[in-house]
Amino acid sequence: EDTNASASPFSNPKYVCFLPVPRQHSNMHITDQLACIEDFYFLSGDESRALAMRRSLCVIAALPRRLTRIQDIQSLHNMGQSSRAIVKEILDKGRSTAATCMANDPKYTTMLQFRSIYGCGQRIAQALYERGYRTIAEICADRSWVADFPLSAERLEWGLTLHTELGSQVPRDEVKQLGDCVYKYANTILPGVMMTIGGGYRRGKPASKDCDFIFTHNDSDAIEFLLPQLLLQLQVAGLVVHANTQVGHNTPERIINYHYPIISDFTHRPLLDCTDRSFTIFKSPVSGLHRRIDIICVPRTQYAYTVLAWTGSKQFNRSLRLYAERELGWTLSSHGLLQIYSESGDSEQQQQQHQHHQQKSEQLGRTHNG
Ligand code: TTP
Ligand code: MN
Ligand code: MN
Ligand code: MN
Repeated sequence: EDTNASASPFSNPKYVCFLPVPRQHSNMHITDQLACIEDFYFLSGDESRALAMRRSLCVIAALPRRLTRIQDIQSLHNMGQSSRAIVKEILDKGRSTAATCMANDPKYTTMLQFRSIYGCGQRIAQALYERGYRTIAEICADRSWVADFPLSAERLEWGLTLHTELGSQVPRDEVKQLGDCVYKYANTILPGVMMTIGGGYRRGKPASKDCDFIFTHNDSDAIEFLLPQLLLQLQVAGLVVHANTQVGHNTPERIINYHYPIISDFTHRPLLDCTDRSFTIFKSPVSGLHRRIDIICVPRTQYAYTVLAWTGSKQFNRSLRLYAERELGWTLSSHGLLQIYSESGDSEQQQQQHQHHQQKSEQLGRTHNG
């Protein structure tokens, strides 16, 4: 399929989810600069360029040894022309001109500051910049922005008040201890609950920007009522000081999602990733600092998929879902693995694609069973 593939000494999967991407590796000097360029594009609102950089970053991070010759990555998937040019410049001169420019760009560095505030994403950082703000102190002093973001204002206020505390990372030990603490409350409300700590913790990171706790229970009806009760108890105890909660609505899609994670005769796309969750600010009894804790509650039938989705990384999920969709014809979400057929009669092309997917699925089944 790929005639140049043999030219590279490195393994060359089409999807980055098949690459081992360690946190520390032999090409940090390259990936640090790619990460900077990715982030610059992301904050500029250029998501497709940002994604291309992230995929190339994964490829470089997965290389088993220090890269010295650009030819060795010439034919690799997910290394586009512009990424290769950047890597070549780093190999030749040690620095990418683009990365250096971007790292010193005044608009970028200002937006980077703003984005470090909890509740401030790319969109709000951009809007604040355009409104003329240049420092966090200015945002604190002049609150006229509140009218611009009425829905996010409360979260931003918390973010500003607790900027230093929420900006500091939560060490692994504390994540674990906070997990034990929240679990005790949940298990008192609903005995027999199960909890997995997901996010960066589950990927082995030594410290995380937040904690991700995923709860389930074998009783699917009971778990539906856990989240509101748990939040109330944690608030009463003075542990949760702020919560941004999303619970699903009882639409037909939700009910189907809730009870049937694997659907093979579905004719329209069910809602994806509408799991009950609450993004909280938690006063940690461990460190005395305010910490971000995400609490997610799902029925037992969806638990594995939700744990997978909330373990991340974001790029791993994205790539895995793309692989499922393109190669297998499955839709992977935090609810389950869905196979969706079109309602109208299949065109010849759709039928062929379906056969292709069936074969791939069978191959995969065999591999996994044997
Ligand atoms: P994060 O907690 O944002 O990031 P992280 O845990 O990878 O990093 P850190 O350790 O520094 O906190 O997200 C964790 C995973 O949860 C991420 O892969 C994406 C997933 N996720 C969802 O599926 N839905 C959501 O709404 C959010 C916010 C995250
Ligand atoms: Mn996390
Ligand atoms: Mn999180
Ligand atoms: Mn749902």
